[in-house]
Amino acid sequence: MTFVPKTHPRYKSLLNREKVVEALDKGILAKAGLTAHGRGEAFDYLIGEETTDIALKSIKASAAMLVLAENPVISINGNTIALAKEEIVQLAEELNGKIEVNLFYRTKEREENIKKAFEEDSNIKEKIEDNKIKLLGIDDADKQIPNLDSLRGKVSEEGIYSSDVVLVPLEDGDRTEALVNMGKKVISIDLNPLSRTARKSTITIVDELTRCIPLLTKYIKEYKKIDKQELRKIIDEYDNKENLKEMLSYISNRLKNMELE
Ligand code: PTJ
Repeated sequence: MTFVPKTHPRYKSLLNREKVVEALDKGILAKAGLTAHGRGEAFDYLIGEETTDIALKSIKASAAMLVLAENPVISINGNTIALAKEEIVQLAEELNGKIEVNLFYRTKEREENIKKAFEEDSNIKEKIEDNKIKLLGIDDADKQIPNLDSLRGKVSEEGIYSSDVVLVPLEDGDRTEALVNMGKKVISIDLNPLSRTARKSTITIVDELTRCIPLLTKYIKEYKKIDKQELRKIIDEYDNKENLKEMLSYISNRLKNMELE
């Protein structure tokens, strides 16, 4: 990885870029993952590169939904692994440990490279061996999401197929819609509030992946200690369309009031 000085004003952003490039070199990231990352960066600029209170509302509602879920699954793709492998493992440990690899550009080679990326981390390997973490969707993706023709349609019975809540960072709209049509609740993480994914999801977190996953984990830990009735209230009071509208007004007001030095 190229050296990025910590003092650089855009340190975090440059580090994330390095991570996606490295994942491409290791055959984990799809080539198209680079352009998807760039689109994310552009939207993050518009948001101000921080977790807004609007996104925090979505994070809290998602935490409540994941705590109440009976069979939650975290779906991961190349970009998610590139940027937040350890953070995803920490999040899964607070839930039932289920992480499912689900790729749009699915190849045997990428599946193998992804498996290797998890297993070459001795900490994660130990967690897999101790059954604290289950890496699904590689050898067991033999179920099909109805009405979804892309390779994202191949899922694990133990994972996404039988889940009630699916967390999908960096998603494509087609699968979100197909999952919702299967009766599942879909929580997506997408910096683009205009995307089909954002509009079709049960809850959309318009925030950057590496900023919001640790926050999600933090609230899940907190919410596990509180009354279920309270959690249902948090979910009932959440409105995804309203949240997206708020996010669009936030961006537009931010741009209107922006002063360039
Ligand atoms: O690994 P694969 O084969 O499953 O392929 C993954 C990609 C990302 C290529 C595939 O899912 C894809 O084409 O996605 P899209 O349709 O480009 O959507 C990705 C969305 O994620 C875009 O709306 C971006 O704004 C958003 N995004 C990119 N980087 C981040 C992000 N959202 C949150 N955090 C990010 N770091």
